[in-house]
Amino acid sequence: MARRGHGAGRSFHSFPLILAVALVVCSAGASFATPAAANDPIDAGGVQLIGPRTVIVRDLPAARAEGLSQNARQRRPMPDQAPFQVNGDLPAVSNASDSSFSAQPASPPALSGAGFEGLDNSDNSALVGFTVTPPDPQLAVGPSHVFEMVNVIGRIYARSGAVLQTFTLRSFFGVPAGYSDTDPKVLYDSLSGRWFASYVSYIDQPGSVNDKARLHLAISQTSDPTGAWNVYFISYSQLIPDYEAIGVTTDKLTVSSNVFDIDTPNYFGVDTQVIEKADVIAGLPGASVRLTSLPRRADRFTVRPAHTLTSGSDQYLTTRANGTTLTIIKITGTPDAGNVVEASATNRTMLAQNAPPASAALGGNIDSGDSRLLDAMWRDGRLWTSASAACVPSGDSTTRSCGHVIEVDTNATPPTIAQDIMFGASGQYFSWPAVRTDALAALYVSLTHTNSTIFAEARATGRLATDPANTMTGSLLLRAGDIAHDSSRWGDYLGAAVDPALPRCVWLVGEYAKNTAGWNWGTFLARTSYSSGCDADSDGWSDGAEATIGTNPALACGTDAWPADINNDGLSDIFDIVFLTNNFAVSVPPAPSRQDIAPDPPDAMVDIFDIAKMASFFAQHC
Ligand SMILES: [Ca+2]
Ligand SMILES: [Ca+2]
Ligand SMILES: [Ca+2]
Ligand SMILES: [Ca+2]
Repeated sequence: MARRGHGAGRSFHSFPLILAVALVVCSAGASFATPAAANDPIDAGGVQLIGPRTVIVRDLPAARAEGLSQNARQRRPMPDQAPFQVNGDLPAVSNASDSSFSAQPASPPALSGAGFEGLDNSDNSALVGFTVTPPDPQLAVGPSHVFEMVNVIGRIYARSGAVLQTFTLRSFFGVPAGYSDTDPKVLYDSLSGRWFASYVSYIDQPGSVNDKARLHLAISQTSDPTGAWNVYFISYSQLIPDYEAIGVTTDKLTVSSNVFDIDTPNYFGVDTQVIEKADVIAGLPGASVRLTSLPRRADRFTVRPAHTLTSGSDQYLTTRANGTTLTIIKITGTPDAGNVVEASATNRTMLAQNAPPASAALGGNIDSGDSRLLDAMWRDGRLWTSASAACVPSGDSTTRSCGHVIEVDTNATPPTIAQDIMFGASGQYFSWPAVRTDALAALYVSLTHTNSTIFAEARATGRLATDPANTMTGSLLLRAGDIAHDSSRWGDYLGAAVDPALPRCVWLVGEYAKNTAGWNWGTFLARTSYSSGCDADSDGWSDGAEATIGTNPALACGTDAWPADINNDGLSDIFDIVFLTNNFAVSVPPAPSRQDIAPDPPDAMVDIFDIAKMASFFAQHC
């Protein structure tokens, strides 16, 4: 979100930047008098994608920086001229009686494996030559890869956590020389087997004219993110599409952003572009990609498109209309059919959603964010959205930061709020929640936790679909903080991703205070599940399946470690398959559980599913 910061207290700036800021300040007042005229080509009816460039990730140049500077980004403030702010903030104490704070028999998900360290600010300094805050952690998980992005760099891991490649997002998205870059988003779309990513770049020229920005969109050509991507952008003049977010449905790619003047805090509204998904997957020339640009909405701020996890063509989006009103937007149609429309926008009363106080932490407060919504996802008629919020937890008398998590039933017409949860605890601060539900409709939340006696740490919480409504208690430590955090920024969002190979497993990325070059932040990646649905040793079987089969869920190699290797010779081949064919169509027992290796979890029968699963590892070593 936002840019190299004038006004970001503890950062230091290059002299030309200070000069540019001074010029901006001198010219403010005139620079936004004619926003429509300044807004080219968006308001000229000519919104289109430019590109694509084909980018082969494994061929991206190795980056190695020389020198080091620091770069604290300024959060573009919530605009004060629009309805969402007028009548917006209400006393946080209005949540004090919320029953969701009461202890209930809910619990956080369990960790699978130990998790692993993600990108941190020292990686920024090594690759780009400066450190940046906040980190904006994101992650996406595909069949064989994990893709993490932080503010200006990206990394692709094997599922084991082994680092395959680290690169600058500037090189990946093709940011022009001289532009600043910010706000990465990445997701893996299991509906299409493709990865989608977005990014924003801009250049603030001296004076108030000739500023440019780009909204970058990247779509992988296969399910392998180290291979080829189609990389496009939408061009903006004088304006920046700030704090963008993407959502996908079966047939659409939707990107929504807050449009600000590049020079000033002036706000013009939310832009939402709806793109024919098949066109960008196919890599059609930008001018041929069918795209519908919905009318700019100055009465809205920070609209979050949902990541659609199960088949569906309706694109749901969420936004905070005011301090107690959630707006649920539904976009239908396709650009191809020429019938994209905002079919409905439903206002529903929610628990007070106001900006939280800073989170107290050992060695200094951290930024809990503001009142905007952060994340949204949809699965099987259920829409979830999340935000940091002011709250007074049960048993507390002080306003803290909480994780506000809302479930909407989109099968109802119009949609209704099914659950409205303010996750907090006395004396504690929680912030920056990111949300996903697994295939069993269990909820997983990545968030930041602090109190006055600990360094900022990464935690998870969540709930089972069968837990009592509006309950969510307890949290799981992902990574404790190491040191006092020393920047004025945290977040601006976190990430969560459902494992497409193991859909009862959700991967989380969290931020924690880590001793790094520049501002002290690091990220941590972890697998979590309510049903032993993750594959901690990355051998192709979930922890729960291995427990049933009788193999070691923590080891991929060794005696009775890998389900695909029944005779324990380190190789999966015909000798292993013969065990299965000898017990074909036999129930378990009498057939040994060691041979019941599919599906996941196993079905107490040795049959073609088991043979097919083993055959998928044929001739592989553990
Ligand atoms: Ca396993
Ligand atoms: Ca194993
Ligand atoms: Ca074998
Ligand atoms: Ca079986």
